[in-house]
Amino acid sequence: MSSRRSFLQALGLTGGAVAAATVSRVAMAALPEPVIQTSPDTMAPLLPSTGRPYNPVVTLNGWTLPWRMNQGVKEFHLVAEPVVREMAPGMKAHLWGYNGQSPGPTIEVVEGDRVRIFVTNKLPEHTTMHWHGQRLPNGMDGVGGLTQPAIQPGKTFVYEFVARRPGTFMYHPHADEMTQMAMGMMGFWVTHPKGKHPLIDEVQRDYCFLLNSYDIEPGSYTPKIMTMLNQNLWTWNSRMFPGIDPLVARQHDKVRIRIGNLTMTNHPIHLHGHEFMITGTDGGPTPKSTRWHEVTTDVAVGQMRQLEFVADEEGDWAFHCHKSHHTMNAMGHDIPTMIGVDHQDVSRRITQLIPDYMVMGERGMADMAEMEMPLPDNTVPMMTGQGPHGSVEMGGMFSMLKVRKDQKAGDFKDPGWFKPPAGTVAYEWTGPLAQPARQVEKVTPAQFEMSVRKPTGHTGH
Ligand SMILES: [Cu+2]
Repeated sequence: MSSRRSFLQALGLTGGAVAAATVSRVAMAALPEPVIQTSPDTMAPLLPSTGRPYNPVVTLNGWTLPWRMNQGVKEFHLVAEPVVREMAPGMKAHLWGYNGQSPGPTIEVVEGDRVRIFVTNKLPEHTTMHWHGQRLPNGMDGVGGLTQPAIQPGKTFVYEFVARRPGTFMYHPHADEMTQMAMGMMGFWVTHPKGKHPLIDEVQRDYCFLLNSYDIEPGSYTPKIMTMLNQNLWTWNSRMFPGIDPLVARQHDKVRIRIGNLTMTNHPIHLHGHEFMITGTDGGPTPKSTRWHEVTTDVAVGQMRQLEFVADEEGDWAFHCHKSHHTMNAMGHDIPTMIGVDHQDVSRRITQLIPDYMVMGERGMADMAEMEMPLPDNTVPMMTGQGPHGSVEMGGMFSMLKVRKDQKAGDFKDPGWFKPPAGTVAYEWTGPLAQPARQVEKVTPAQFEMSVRKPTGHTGH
């Protein structure tokens, strides 16, 4: 108790804020009312009503936390709590998050702002809050045991610092991290520049989202937190395709996409139809001399990348992680490759014993996307999403950049499917076919024999 009190006194906080550490009813009155979001939809950008003006971001399937201005300080209230997150239509997960959602709301401030964040813990175990990438006093860094005592269940802590550097950041606990991040505790933070910045361009669309992953057995609701690498749900802001909203742009808009990775593996993020440049990391804006064009950029574990391009090509452009297993939804990991195996006879005999027996993957896995098979409750199909030409055969970390001539400025609504001009869509050839050229194999098996030398101890090293 006394250590917590002295911690808060060391922050130079008033008596009201010190009392807030014990969350009495009276003290709670001194806190900004927590704002709770129940919808997983992409919310319209939050235009700043107080403080310095800026162009707000749009959080994919998320929202921005409103603040209260208190004598020149921006005050936010985050509540760490169990939440129910709809990860895609037909599938809900029991996660831990902030203010009703996982990830938590995006926090947007302006370079130079003094920020005070109240963090209330409504979880069954202690937590802290780490402000990833920020310059701040050491005692505000949120590392449980190292820079502060943990926030016990039912308690509220106060963090206060000046957002010194503009850029793309995130927040997450630094207490029982393995559990709390596997359960979905994380959020985005954007510090906008206070004026014109030589390395930060003005853009018409500014999107952000976090890469996260879960291991939830088909038919169940709670992530298995002990899984280190074999997660089965690959998500953007705890959503998976077809539950991820498209990123919308008006043709010729300059677009910025900010991505942070809080999974346990890297994600090569790939955009179709356009080249982009990396204009920032969690270390801040990148020098112009370091920028080159890419269509795929790797976002490693714990990193953030800010990519920018002009959306000058109309259409519905795929935008996804290039690890093909990350554009799939829940599946079993122990399925053998059956391509080329004709097991009709085996199948017929098994069916006599097990009437519902089904052969998987004889021609590849695309059949799975079309298959109308019963799924356990609370499961989305492995590969899915209907497009204008059939199944998109995607899940997980997949979305679309939808570029339209007539998309209105500030309109982020899905414009529906692209209607391509006549003569610009790949089509079936029905004329005569010449014999295709093939590389002829000139090596005979006899020429290709190998002699195998077996290990004979350590001589010769
Ligand atoms: Cu990936």
